[in-house]
Amino acid sequence: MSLRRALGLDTRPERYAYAVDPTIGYTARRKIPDRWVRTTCGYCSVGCGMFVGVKEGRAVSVRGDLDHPVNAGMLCPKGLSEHETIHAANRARFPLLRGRDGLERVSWDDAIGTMVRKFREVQASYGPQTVGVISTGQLVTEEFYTLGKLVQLGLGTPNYDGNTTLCMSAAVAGYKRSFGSDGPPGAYDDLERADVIFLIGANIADNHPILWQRLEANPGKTLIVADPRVTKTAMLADLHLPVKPRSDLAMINGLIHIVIARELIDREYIAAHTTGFDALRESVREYTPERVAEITGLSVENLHRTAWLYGNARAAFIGWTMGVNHSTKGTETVNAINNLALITGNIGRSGAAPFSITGQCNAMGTREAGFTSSLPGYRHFASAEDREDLAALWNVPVEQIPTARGLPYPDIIEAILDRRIRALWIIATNPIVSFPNLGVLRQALETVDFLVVQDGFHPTPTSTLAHLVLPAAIWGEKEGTYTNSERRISKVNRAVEPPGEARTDFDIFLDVAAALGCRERLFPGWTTPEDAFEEWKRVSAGRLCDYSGMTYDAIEALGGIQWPYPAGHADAAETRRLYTDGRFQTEDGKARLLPVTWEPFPEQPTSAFPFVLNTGRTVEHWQTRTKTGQVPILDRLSPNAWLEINPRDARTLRLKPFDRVDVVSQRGRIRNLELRMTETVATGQVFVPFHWANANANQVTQSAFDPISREPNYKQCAVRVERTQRGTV
Ligand SMILES: Nc1nc2c(c(=O)[nH]1)N[C@H]1C(S)=C(S)[C@@H](COP(=O)(O)OP(=O)(O)OC[C@H]3O[C@@H](n4cnc5c(=O)[nH]c(N)nc54)[C@H](O)[C@@H]3O)O[C@H]1N2
Ligand SMILES: Nc1nc2c(c(=O)[nH]1)N[C@H]1C(S)=C(S)[C@@H](COP(=O)(O)OP(=O)(O)OC[C@H]3O[C@@H](n4cnc5c(=O)[nH]c(N)nc54)[C@H](O)[C@@H]3O)O[C@H]1N2
Ligand code: SF4
Ligand SMILES: [Mo]
Repeated sequence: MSLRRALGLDTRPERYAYAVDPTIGYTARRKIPDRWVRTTCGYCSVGCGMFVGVKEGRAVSVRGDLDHPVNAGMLCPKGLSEHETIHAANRARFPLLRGRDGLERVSWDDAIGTMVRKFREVQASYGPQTVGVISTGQLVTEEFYTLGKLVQLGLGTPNYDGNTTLCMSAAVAGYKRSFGSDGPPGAYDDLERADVIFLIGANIADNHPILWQRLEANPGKTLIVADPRVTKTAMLADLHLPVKPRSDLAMINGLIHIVIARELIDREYIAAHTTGFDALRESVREYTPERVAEITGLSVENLHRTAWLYGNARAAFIGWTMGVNHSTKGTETVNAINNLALITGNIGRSGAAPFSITGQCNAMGTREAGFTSSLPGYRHFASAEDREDLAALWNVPVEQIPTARGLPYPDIIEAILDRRIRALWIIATNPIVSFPNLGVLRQALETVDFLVVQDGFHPTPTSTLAHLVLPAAIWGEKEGTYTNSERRISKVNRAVEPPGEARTDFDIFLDVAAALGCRERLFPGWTTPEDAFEEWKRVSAGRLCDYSGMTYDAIEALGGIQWPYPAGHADAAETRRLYTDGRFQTEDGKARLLPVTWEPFPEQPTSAFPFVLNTGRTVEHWQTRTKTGQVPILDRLSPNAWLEINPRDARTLRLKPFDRVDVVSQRGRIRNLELRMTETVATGQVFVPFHWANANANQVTQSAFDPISREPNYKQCAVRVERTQRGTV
């Protein structure tokens, strides 16, 4: 049965008809394209297939790809209006260099020449590691692969990381610790096949809307949602668990306690495929339902009910996102989730997976190929064998391959403040809005000797601080591949030319390589992203994320291919799931059960700062709004930032709906938010979306990071709410 039929969508052939009705008006006619270019959505990690409609060189519309295995033609509001981002008025068009009168237009030769000269001067004076690079999850994999090689082997600095550390590093570290490798083990059709789906800190109705559609199409499921807020996702659940902030680890340990006590575990699977069960059992002994109820605020009855549902499921799926990762206990919470899935045998089977739903369109690509948290192909920095393997593939001396990762993102920022890093290259991320505890970040970006910002838009809050702005082509203007959350590689194609003199990130990287004098050494003969893809195929061969059997044509023809897909892959059948044979990427092939301990979150509320602030997203906007802020329909749907507060708390503060309020923490103040009184947040908690630069949630968030993954604790800090004083905004 086709995915469209399974989802109950229209399958009649006339759905393909796009006849032009002669009676329609001029405005509608303007949107009828001359041609449709097949591509993949450039927003979130669901990875929907779509077509961009082009008329006279302009992107005028989009439509979903009916045959795509991810979305079967459906798109969410952001995808449906994505063409409008391309022609936004504030696209970056020309390289700009800071002169006496601010940022001034320069030629590309001047721009790249200056950048390379400045970086080399800094390195000559203070050491090669004093240049830092921060990238993203929103380039194509070919660009990530090129950038990683360029930074590590060309520029010669290890201090390279991405905004993915603000996002999924806890999932990456958690997978590595439990299974010996990164890589989400499941597939989207698990959402249609599982009989129990447990979403933890994942609001997919807002943030992965097409996954929500797929989940809804599963008639036999029981959906459990753990979220302190009654999100849209929670409203549609069979059982909502309104956990106290950051008590998930205790909740999961408590569930493990119950499933062990009730013998709802898979002893055969545990014996054959895991190590550490006895220590795990000991470690959860103290997580009795009564104690866990106290920590989590859930009833003992609901803990038993959840354990019973999960433990008795034929196939149980756990999906999690930022409610888990955005925490100083993020990695260990991921390990707890993996523990629960392993001891019940809910991995490597249809419908059963502990599944980290990723965020950005190609956050997966940088994990696989990017050279930040791992060597390309999930190779380990610490492994001599992996380093030799890579050196041989690249024909370079093994001494050139780094033996350890450089500083993670937050540590790069700290290193700038104490002058261990002097120059910074920021690519496709907007930290002035997205990094926690803005004050510290701003100080760092103002301290750095030379700041390069490479972005598709200008001005952005970050690009205005730059010494050099490099204008980049964005989605719709470039070619390559994205990997979505289910390890599916989809093709991204150029529909239109970039504006002004903007270049693709791929071309910019090759230009920088040429100026550094390493282009031929590192990228011999390369001119197109496909050249990078061909080399990356060889580098990934034999690894878990094996691309070697793919070609651009095959990816197009199949609407995406899941890795691993080794050369000679028999019948073009994809590998839907990892670890189906119960063999993991550890030395003994067994998954590790890891005891982990709950702790309260940093910065508990006090009488001066009595509320716990939670931050997150809404369906209409994308991240720091550089893209969606330019799309009229999305901006009209959701024009301003707001604060959600429980009516009881609002009454205590004598506040009414739509009052203007400030949120204040020890570190700063968010001004002039619209007050929304709603029972969807519990008393003692408040929620602010993080999308708006002019009412930036990160003015108040804290510099607290997971010691293992370095992921920020974005989801809790102590604040108070005050009425906005007139004249202060
Ligand atoms: N519309 C839209 N979609 C997006 C994005 C976007 O900006 N806009 N961004 C993309 C990216 S990069 C990402 S990473 C994903 C993020 O996707 P999500 O993780 O779904 O997004 P968030 O809203 O940040 O957080 C999810 C939920 O975690 C809950 N939460 C907070 N604290 C806790 C806690 O202690 N325990 C539990 N269990 N839950 C908690 C919040 O209440 C929130 O509902 O979305 C992707 N999709
Ligand atoms: N308080 C709080 N803060 C958060 C979060 C939260 O939940 N709460 N979530 C965190 C998470 S999960 C994430 S992922 C981060 C995201 O934070 P950011 O990465 O800062 O957010 P984006 O708006 O996606 O920034 C991407 C930038 O890249 C540019 N761009 C887009 N496409 C291209 C391209 O092809 N080439 C180039 N060169 N530029 C391009 C865009 O214009 C934009 O400026 O925010 C984090 N910050
Ligand atoms: S669900 Fe994600 S990938 Fe699909 S259309 Fe929406 S933003 Fe794009
Ligand atoms: Mo993210």
